[in-house]
Amino acid sequence: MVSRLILVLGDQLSEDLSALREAGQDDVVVMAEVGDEASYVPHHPKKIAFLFAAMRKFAARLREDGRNVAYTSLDDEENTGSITGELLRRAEEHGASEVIATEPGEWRLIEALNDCPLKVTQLSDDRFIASHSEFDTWADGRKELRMEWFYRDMRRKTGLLMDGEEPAGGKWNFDHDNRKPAPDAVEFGGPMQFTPDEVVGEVLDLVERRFGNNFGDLRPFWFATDQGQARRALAHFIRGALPKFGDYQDAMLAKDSFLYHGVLSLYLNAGLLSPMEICRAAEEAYEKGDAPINAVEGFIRQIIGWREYMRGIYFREGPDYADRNELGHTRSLPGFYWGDETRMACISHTVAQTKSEAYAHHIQRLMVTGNFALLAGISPQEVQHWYMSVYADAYEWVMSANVIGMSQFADGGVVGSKPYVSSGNYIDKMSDYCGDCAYSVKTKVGEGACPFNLLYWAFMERHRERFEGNPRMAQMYATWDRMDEDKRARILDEAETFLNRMAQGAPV
Ligand code: FAD
Ligand code: DLZ
Ligand code: SF4
Repeated sequence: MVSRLILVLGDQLSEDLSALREAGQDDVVVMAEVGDEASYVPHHPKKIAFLFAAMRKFAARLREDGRNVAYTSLDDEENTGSITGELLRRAEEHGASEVIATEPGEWRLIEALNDCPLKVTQLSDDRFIASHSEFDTWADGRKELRMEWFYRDMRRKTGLLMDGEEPAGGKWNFDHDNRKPAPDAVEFGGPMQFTPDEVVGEVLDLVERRFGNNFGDLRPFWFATDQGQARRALAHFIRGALPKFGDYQDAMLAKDSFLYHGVLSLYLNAGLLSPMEICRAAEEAYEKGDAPINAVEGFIRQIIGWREYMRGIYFREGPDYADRNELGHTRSLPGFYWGDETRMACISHTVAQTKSEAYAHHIQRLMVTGNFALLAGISPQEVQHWYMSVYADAYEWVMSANVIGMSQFADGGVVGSKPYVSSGNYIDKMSDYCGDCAYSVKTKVGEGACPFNLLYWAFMERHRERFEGNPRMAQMYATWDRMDEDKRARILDEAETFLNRMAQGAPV
């Protein structure tokens, strides 16, 4: 029988992948470390090392299961450098003309497979809870695509935290009990860390040689790189951090990068963990009385709510979604996002942590780096390029609606009903960053004023026409309008001066 090729991409490392379920004994599984994927953005070296090591271990496991795997490593002399190039090369080698793939998570690669001269069947990626058509059915005809309504449908569909038809604990959403400010001390020692084994060691050397100049610290490398380790990391989180997850979900601390977060997104997005196994483990902790409802509901909402919703938006809005720029922001991303010095302690801590761990939690991404970029009017495409480059969990299907939609409002309100902007006040309330900052968060204008305070009002004024009529922003416009005219003029003037100095590369 003529063999077919079964494509498994670097973020499809799940044994029950739809393409693998289709594979017969004569079929050849194709996996390839290729230059195109490893460099379409300058990925953090930890991300590349994580994926290559996890791919190599997954290929070994498939072989142990008796599968025929054609694996190309980055240094292979015959490596063509692209996924379609590798498919063509393997097709010739094995006399195959047909490829079975699971739909990739980026339009770019979906289109490349569509254009491939071989016959490629792209099966749906059913590792997600909602299919494209389910999301579209939910979204069609709605005036606003609010996550909360979608999330409730996902609760009903999965049966997670349900008492029959009713939500467990009597409410769908316990956010009201969450969002406490930063604690003085964190009792959780952080995510489980793994000592690099031989496979990881070889990959680290390769990544150091080939991607050593990318932004980010490769070592120390501690990520899980196979399903067994990822499951241990999950159990460690459920035991040690989940009970406090809700309380401190939005808090930030200069000396603790992880607080009570899972740091599981990279494993989940690569396929080492599945959304349902994570959520079932959290639900079990609630049922056993080991974690309170506010924590478990909040955590499960992130996965079956936000994560699925963001993917739904990306595929529904189409390939041009990532190019949108409704607010017309065009400034360049300043060098301090890549580690140049800045006097803003919140940015400096978040970027330093991102560089060392390829990780920042949601509020650091949204309310520090994202908030600043939006207030400063940075091009959303430059912002997206940065996020895609620096985080170990970054893929376009999840990044786009988070950056273009939620964080930068560049989709004009598909994801959010108002932009996520705040002055320094919010950062001060939720973190300990402001204490050792060169700026003063309490100073609204004049010597030492926190840049977030100045830029906040400049943003509101710049986009007055668009946002003035938004009921959720009316109070802020009323506050601004009540300020005396002199003060308003000074704020706008100082904001402009700050932005000009930043654009010229002066230290800010
Ligand atoms: P936890 O705080 O422990 O949350 C649990 C899980 O919920 C996460 O592992 C993740 O799978 C899921 N989740 C939570 N919020 C979101 C969300 N908004 N969208 C999708 N999933 C969510 N997440 C990514 O997985 N990849 C990205 O490329 C990504 N880019 C982001 C960019 C911006 C500007 C923002 C604001 C958020 C982004 N997120 C992204 C969402 C979120 O920040 C990360 O999922 C989270 O920080 C991962 O850390 P964690 O595993 O410790 O999460
Ligand atoms: C992110 C990534 C990287 C860095 N390298 C590879 C690779 O060499 N081979 C591969 O199959 N996949 C890689 N990936 C993941 C793909 O970029 C990912 O499948 C697409 O972006 C779709 O989500
Ligand atoms: Fe950030 Fe302003 Fe606080 Fe400094 S004072 S850490 S710039 S919010």
